[in-house]
Amino acid sequence: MKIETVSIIYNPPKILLEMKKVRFGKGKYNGFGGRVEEYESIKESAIRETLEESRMFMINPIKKGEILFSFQNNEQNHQVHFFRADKFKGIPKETEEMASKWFSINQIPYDKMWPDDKYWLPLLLENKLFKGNFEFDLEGKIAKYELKEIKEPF
Ligand code: 6OG
Repeated sequence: MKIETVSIIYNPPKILLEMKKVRFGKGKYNGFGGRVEEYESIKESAIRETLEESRMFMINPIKKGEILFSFQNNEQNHQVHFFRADKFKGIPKETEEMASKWFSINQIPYDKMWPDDKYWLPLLLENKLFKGNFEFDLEGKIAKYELKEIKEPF
């Protein structure tokens, strides 16, 4: 199973999202992230990926959620760990892989994001903790999902 991260940088009232230009999720806005490597912790991976993708350094990102994604087209399952950083250093920089953009939280481009984002992102922005699973059908739509708020920190 692939273990991945997604990090949201939050500078109220705006969040920073990236438009991926390559690979999985191309053409969609998302937080920063990628695959967790063997030599690093999940949080280290979130910081590294965000730095590589945007040149933004997250200061003390907090894990807010965990979701297991499965796909009816036999694509490998992904376990994604979601982080939020309210403190950071840097100025977003466009790279070969992606372009970053600040969005006001009442103008989040959900129509250009993964269909699961409209479920978990509001929870993350309200500082809630969540756990869940989503199954995607052959057309890339959500076949079924379960998402619950949890009380115990990760
Ligand atoms: P690379 O494998 O290209 O990075 N990711 C998802 N993010 C959301 N919001 N929903 C999903 O539902 C996702 N599946 C994967 C994890 C892939 C990036 O995309 C995220 C990684 O940050 C299906 O390096």
